[in-house]
Amino acid sequence: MYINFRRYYLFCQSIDFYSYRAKIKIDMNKNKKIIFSGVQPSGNLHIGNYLGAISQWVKMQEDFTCIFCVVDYHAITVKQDPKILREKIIDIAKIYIASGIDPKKSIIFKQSDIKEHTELAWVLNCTSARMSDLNKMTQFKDKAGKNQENVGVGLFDYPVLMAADILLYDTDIVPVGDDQLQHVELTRTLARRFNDRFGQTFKIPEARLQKVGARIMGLDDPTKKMSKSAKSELNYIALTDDPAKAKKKIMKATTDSDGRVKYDPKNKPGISNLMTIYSLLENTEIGVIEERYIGKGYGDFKKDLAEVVAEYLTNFQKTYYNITNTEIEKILKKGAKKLQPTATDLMDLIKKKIGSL
Ligand code: ATP
Ligand code: LTN
Repeated sequence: MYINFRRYYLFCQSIDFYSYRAKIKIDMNKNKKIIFSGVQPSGNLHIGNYLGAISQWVKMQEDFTCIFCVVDYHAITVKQDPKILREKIIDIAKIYIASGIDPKKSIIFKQSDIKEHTELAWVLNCTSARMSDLNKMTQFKDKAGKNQENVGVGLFDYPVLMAADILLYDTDIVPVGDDQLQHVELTRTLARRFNDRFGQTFKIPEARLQKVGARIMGLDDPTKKMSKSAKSELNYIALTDDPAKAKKKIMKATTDSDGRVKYDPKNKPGISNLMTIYSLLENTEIGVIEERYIGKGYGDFKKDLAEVVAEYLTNFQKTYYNITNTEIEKILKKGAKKLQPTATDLMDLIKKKIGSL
């Protein structure tokens, strides 16, 4: 049955039917496009991650075949405590579900459960990725800082593993925050290079950004993105923050001294960022918010936003704290089982193309 499928695939490939491969294996609905995205199990997930990436995934579940990964091998590009990493893997999957990812509709799995991710990354390293590509990656420069000579090779090579994640499942769309655009662009380059050399193999994926919220800024420094590895806890609202603590963080958020609640990201980045958060969590247009606060100051605005954030967190945490670790373990295993045949199939094809099989 499997051999027959591969023959059929090789035949289809020549008439540009290759993208049905993953769909046939993963989901019988051949008309749905494939979505792939992931988050690292490190640090505390914050409302930037939710508003920039995960909330987009939730909306996509109805119309696409969605695959959401907990990218634990990406997390180990920087030092991790094994005990904490183990807990964080479960935690991220809980966060996916509490944010609205439905395991009955979407596939949720752990990256290291499918060995083909690292296997494909190695093949891409050797056949498609160049030092000059990776030297351009701004995230590496940000993360390595002045210490570039002494950081692990994995941190440098991280975007190639991300490309493997995406390409392994014939992904059509990659919903991410804007800091990941450069990595998706690289994925497209690597896929094209491999296809040019070995013949049509990979589908060329596209990134998808939120129209609003693709870059939520830090509360303590609205000129830089909100980040879970920020030095100060005042930078972000973690999804697991106690709502009372989150309220205090909003009240302390950096704003300018002008005092008008006006959306102007260039000149008023602090208040504009808070208005974006308000607008997305309350599903209200920025213009409506501006009108609502004419003649009022930042204090009134921040108090209201603090309530909106606290209400979101309270609802989120009700689900989050009710999911058990055993449930999550089952969901992750089931997800990997569902994806494994597609991953094996593509890797076999790649090995054949490069001469390993
Ligand atoms: P770090 O800053 O420590 O690298 P992170 O907060 O960027 O971590 P990731 O796991 O790298 O978290 O990102 C998960 C997803 O959330 C990605 O799609 C990323 O683009 C998105 N994302 C991260 N930070 C933001 C942000 N401030 N605004 C919007 N989207 C974001
Ligand atoms: N690099 C991403 C996480 C990530 C990812 C992926 C996102 C790893 N593999 C595949 C989308 C698709 C990050 O740091 N946010």
